[in-house]
Amino acid sequence: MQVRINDVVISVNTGDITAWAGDFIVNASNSGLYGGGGVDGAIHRAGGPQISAECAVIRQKQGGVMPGQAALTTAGRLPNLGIIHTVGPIWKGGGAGEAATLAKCYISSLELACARGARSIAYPNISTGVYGFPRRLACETALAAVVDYVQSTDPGKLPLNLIAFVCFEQDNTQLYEEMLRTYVTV
Ligand code: AR6
Repeated sequence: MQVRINDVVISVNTGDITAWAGDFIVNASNSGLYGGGGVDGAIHRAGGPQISAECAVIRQKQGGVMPGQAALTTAGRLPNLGIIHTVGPIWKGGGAGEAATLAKCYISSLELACARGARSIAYPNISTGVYGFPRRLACETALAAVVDYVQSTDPGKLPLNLIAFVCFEQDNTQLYEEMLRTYVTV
């Protein structure tokens, strides 16, 4: 399913994000950029050791990545232009600014991608696995952040024409579809 906001298509589908062939894949990483489980593990496995090596350089240079921030590596063996490693918040009950931090993940990844002239970017459902963020709130937060970014950026300065949400589990896909229906359908 997809909707169009200004000239940008926002799509949702179910699958393994490492099979997505667009410009930049976003990874749900950790502050040390140590490859872990979940989508992070899948991206490191599919992309190969080049990604970990570049993560180590970032770690040495800047001591890691704060929650809400993002850092770029190449995509190793994957065909994409690069991997954007962002660090989602660990859910602590909602009173620790988790939603604001999650929104920042989506925005800082978009900013990084756009600075590189990205035409397309794909997101997993950041923080909704090991980090325990409630799925409905995560979906609302992700879509609101992305739609706001698209609507508030001068179209002439936005290289993107596709923002994809690649959900691993069907219940997340259903949430995104439900939420996307509140926007204009293509
Ligand atoms: N493609 C797309 N989505 C996936 C894939 C995949 N191949 N595999 C899992 N997901 P998680 P987090 C979904 O736990 O909650 C790691 O160890 C999954 O179903 O990967 O942000 C990192 O190193 C879920 O909806 O990330 C961190 O330490 C979503 O991706 C920590 O986990 C996110 O689940 C980050 O936790």
